[in-house]
Amino acid sequence: MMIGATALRAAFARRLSAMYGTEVPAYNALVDVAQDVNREVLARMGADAERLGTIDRVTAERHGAIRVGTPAEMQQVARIFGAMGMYPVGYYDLREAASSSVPVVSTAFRPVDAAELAANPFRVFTSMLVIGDRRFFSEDLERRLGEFLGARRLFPPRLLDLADRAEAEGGLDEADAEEFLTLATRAFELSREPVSRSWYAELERVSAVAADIGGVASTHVNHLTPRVLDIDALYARMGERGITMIDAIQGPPRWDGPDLLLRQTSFRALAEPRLFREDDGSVVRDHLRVRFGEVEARGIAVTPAGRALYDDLAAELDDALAGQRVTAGERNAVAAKLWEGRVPRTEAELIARDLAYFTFHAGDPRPGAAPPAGLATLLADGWVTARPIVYEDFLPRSAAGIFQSNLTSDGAKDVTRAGADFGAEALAGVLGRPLHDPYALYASIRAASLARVREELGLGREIALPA
Ligand code: OOG
Ligand code: NI
Repeated sequence: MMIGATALRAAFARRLSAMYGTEVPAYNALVDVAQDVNREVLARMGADAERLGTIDRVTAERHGAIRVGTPAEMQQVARIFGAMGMYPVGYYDLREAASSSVPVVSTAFRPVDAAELAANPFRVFTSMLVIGDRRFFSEDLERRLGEFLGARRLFPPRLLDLADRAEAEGGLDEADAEEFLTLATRAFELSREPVSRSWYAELERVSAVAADIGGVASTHVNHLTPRVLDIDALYARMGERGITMIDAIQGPPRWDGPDLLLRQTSFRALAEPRLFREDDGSVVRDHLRVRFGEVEARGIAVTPAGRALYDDLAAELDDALAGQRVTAGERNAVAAKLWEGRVPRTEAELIARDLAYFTFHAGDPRPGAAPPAGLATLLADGWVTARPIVYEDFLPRSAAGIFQSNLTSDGAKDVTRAGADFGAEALAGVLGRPLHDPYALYASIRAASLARVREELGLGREIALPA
């Protein structure tokens, strides 16, 4: 029997989760609490709790984060995820988004069409070092780091062969699928090899992220994030369990309007035992703090106009709080107030102002009656209903916040030097495949739903979206 991309992706997400749980037991605690909260929300809200995804989808839903060093490694990652129906979506420049030293650019590998997302939305935020960026790396360090990275091998050739075959043939037979999954999961385990103390420390002075990526000869899962339906409840409960969370929930505030985009929080990186090799050749036990646990609540995907509004409000919040020391609660209160003044309270108004993405669905047929023109009237008169499209991507500011909150030091960023040009096109070139635009993906899911409505209602002309 052939195991296709969807089944490979779901199985890989489960295996990675089992593996990560043995490596980072606090992750299991986070998953347990997330599932308790989800059950409670479902019991309290019923069908409304599933408006942004069925409980089965949400329960299985994870995102991972991994970090690689070179374009060649990034391209190999793209092949491995390609076998599982996960394609690069979006470009994130953390070099710009983070105030401390985070010398990476990133994308997210994820399914792109509605059916695949519904089956299993597993996504992996994947970052790549930009070692040619002089704000971070001197010429000399670039050369030595390039040599170190060029000499290592993250993924065995057999894994890459199986990945290519799976992608070309639409899957693998059972034995090959088993081997693919075993090799793929193993590639993301934490290495037991001793870490060179002086090399790691040299990179850490530049950037803790650079050390995590280039200080060792393998890669690993940095975190694996479950989805929760009430992140505020989860945050409080983790505190009760004695697990220290970072100060705040990143992203939109808690407020009484629709949930938009993405809210995330994490617990602080844990001290994990690692072996270190000293310059005199001796090997000693010590600790590294790089891996953490994160949890997220997902809301509705926003249009470019919705995103501009979100970014404006985030900037206004910064201005309003500039120079003040406030608690996370006070910050949320100020943010919620800003939102109440500017963000629609209802889904209907989000649609009317074209601020967020929805799919549209024809209601029961009404024999003899002629449907009215225009989406607004079709919705108002109950001919058509709307369902929100869940946000499947990430937020650069939150990502920078997540990176930063877990760094042991700020590192060093020489802002007087010019950065290396490394934009979305350069990243697409590295990947050797198209880099999808998230807005285009949401818009095409919406457009497909409108085309179905048009056909089902027998409308002659296209249904226009609000301008
Ligand atoms: C990735 C940080 C970004 C998120 O959820 O925004 C991220 C990393 O730490 O490697 O995972
Ligand atoms: Ni994350």
